Amino acid sequence: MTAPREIDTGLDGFRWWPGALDAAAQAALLAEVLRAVELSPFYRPVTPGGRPFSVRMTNLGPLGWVSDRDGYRYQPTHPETDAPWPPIPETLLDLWRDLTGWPEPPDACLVNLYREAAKMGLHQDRDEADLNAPVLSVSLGDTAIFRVGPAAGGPTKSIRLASGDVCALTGPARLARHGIDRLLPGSSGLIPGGGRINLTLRRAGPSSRQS
Ligand code: MD3
Ligand code: FE
Repeated sequence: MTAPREIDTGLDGFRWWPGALDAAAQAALLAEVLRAVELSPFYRPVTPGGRPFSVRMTNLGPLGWVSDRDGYRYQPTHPETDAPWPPIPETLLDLWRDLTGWPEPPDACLVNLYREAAKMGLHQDRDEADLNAPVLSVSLGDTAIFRVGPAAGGPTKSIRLASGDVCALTGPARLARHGIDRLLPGSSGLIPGGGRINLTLRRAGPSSRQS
């Protein structure tokens, strides 16, 4: 791909490439993801406290992030079908390599489906073995109001993540607090049935450079 334009967010380590994927690339990626989801359907996880998420989830790759009464973890199979997660599309592996430069490929891709009223509270991502590895996020469909702030707490900043935007969370931003306040419903017609899909690529298991 041609190098996308990067915007300075003012948050050290938070890298943002608005419109990194053009309309054709978004449609092609969505088709690949929806094909995988036929085998590995979206489901609604519950928090360890038993509250259902408003976001529906599935995963791609050797490991997938799940949440249930036992807690948060990565596991190799879908919690409802017990089948292995489908592979991560080549397009996403290429994007990870081009934009993060990380020496190892991602081993987990969480697929979040936000219908109209879904949101995600402020949290940190710390269930991965190597918290130095970056996280790469791809947004498809309706624009989301994304909130992000320092790991230690303090003022947060609101950013609109639109369809085709890609962001990388690296170094000092890796443990940033972040969440999705709400969608702007109808801002994109990309997702059948409406809403937004976010793909989050991660290194979940230990890297071969550690251990
Ligand atoms: C900032 N997902 O799945 S992606 C998640 O849009 C999650 O579905 C949101 O937060 C979504 O955990 C946000 C952007 C993102 C992903 C990981 C991050 C931002 C991040 C990790 C650290 C800091
Ligand atoms: Fe997160």
